[in-house]
Amino acid sequence: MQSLEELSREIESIRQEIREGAAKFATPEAFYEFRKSFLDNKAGKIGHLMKEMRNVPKEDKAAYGKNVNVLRDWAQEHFKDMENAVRAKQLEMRYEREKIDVTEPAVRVEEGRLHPVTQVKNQLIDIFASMGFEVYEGTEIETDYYNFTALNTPQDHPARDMQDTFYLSPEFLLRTQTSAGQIHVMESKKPPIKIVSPGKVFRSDDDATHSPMFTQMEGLVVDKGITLCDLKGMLDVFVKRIFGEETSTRLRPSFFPFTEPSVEVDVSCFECGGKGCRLCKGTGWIEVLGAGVVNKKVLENCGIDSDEYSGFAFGLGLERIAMLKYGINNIKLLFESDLRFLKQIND
Ligand code: FA5
Repeated sequence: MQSLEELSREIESIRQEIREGAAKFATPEAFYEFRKSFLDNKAGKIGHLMKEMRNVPKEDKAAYGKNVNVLRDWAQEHFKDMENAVRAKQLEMRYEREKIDVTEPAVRVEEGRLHPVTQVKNQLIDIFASMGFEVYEGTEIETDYYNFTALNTPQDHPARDMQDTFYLSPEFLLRTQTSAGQIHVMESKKPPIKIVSPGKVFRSDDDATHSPMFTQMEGLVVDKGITLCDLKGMLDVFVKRIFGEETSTRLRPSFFPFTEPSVEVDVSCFECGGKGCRLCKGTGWIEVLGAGVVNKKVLENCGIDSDEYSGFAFGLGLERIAMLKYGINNIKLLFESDLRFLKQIND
């Protein structure tokens, strides 16, 4: 049983404890715990005093109850002020933490970008896809048959000397041209065929414009009634899209065993507009790719009736296109991974 005297001592001690608690709270959670330890009906100290009422003598009950109520009202008021102070302090700390100095120099975010050859490859795929071409990916290791023999270049054909080959065994080699993919496509698909095939190719070749590993893109169209005119028309669209609307094409006679007739395709120099400059070596024209009408023997090698179907094919070097497009004078720059160089090309 608690006397009124004991009660007033306890009330004073509770007030004291609450007043001193104010400075302690680092977080609002700690404050709410502290408040609960007084006001909670079950576990709080003031709640406990309320419960004690049943043990207080009848004549003291009114005074006891009044004192405890006054204490509770005071505590509630006091906690309200403390809560405001705790919240204000939290906010202040947050402002401090999240303060932004607008005068500070910005942190540079390093942006990645695609390699110039990949950029060119993607641009070409977009152009050809918009003309209805599908993409076929061949393999880098090929057999002699697919890389040469089926392309009308048998073992003793002098045209094999045009491409110095890395042989892995008498049968297997690193493909020297994406043209090998033509045979796989024609063996597995009936005409109409309309594909482009980008990929790495390999030749024992090394100077400022030739690299032992480089990237080609093959194009192949086979259908009824395809002629050299279709090739020229398609190339005109393609060069305008990649080098600019003013660019035109010209075909020069050439030789590839797998096309007949064969042509080298030149574009009018997009640097000088055809007047003659350093880039086009004064001629006004720049060579960009090899092409031709698919040799009937190649169609027959793939089981396609050459009386019913005809086609055209072309093959271009992506590094060469990138060098022309971005004014790069040494192919090695494209393989050295020097970020100072690569960062300059973002098309
Ligand atoms: C061919 O490879 C033929 N397969 C292209 C072709 C396909 C003709 C279909 C007809 C029909 P060529 O050897 O010229 O052709 O190579 C094509 C292009 O690859 C060249 O124009 C050049 O841009 C590029 N190229 C050739 N050798 C290298 C090399 N060592 N390094 C970088 N690019 C090269």
